[in-house]
Amino acid sequence: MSIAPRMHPRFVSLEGGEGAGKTTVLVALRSALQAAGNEVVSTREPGGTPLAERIRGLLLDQNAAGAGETVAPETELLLMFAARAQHVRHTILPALERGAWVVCDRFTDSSHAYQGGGRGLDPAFIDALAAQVVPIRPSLTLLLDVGVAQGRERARGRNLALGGPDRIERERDEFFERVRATFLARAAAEPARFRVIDASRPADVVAADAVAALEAWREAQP
Ligand code: T5A
Repeated sequence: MSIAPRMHPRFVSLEGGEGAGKTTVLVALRSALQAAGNEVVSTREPGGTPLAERIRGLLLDQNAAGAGETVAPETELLLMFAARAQHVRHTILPALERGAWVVCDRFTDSSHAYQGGGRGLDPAFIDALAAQVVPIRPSLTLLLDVGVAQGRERARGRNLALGGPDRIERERDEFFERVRATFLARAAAEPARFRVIDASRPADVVAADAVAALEAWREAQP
């Protein structure tokens, strides 16, 4: 039997396309929550445990498959969920159970945006996997929205220092337009969970807006 993942009140996710600035915002959110006296676990997907980080390495390696072999969309999705299953059980749930906040750079919405919107996999298949594999979901998701060209330009600048784009970053602009449209559609469909933040602005402005959105959301909780 599959059960819809339940929302957890101290579980917050950050979403967005390439170069949206999630890493920068995550630091600001963590600082704000810590300043209020909370333990905070900041983590990322794919990744967040030693095994999940190894799966991340496979997923992002442009040479993950052999010559003449491509990574099938279904393989990509299942590896994302394999990493997520480890991450939820070994990092996220233990942190929530001991009373910490968890701020996660990407979660299941990224699978919908990239493997659903980007690769064309059926959203019902992704929901069914989530129902079987992931018992929780965030109660607040901050979507950092930036145009594809601007985001890719930022990611390119960062990659110059890091050794080039990863396998997914090598996709064409059309792929990332579908990713962006899927994120925005999900935000529109679930306005109680999502806050969309204009991430085209300077990093300090975006971070301040994200922290304000988190604080406003916390104050509105019963
Ligand atoms: N993925 C992930 C899936 O396909 N399915 C899934 O289910 C999941 C979970 C790895 C990849 O995996 C895919 C999506 C990804 O392709 P990732 O580690 O989050 O996911 O990798 P990226 O999204 O590629 O992470 P980026 O680093 O590109 O994005 P960030 O974290 O949003 O951006 P950040 O903060 O590193 O910033 C990038 C650069 O821009 C600058 C920063 O200084 C940095 O140099 N910057 C700004 N510059 C100007 N103005 C601003 N407001 C700026 N904000 C940041």
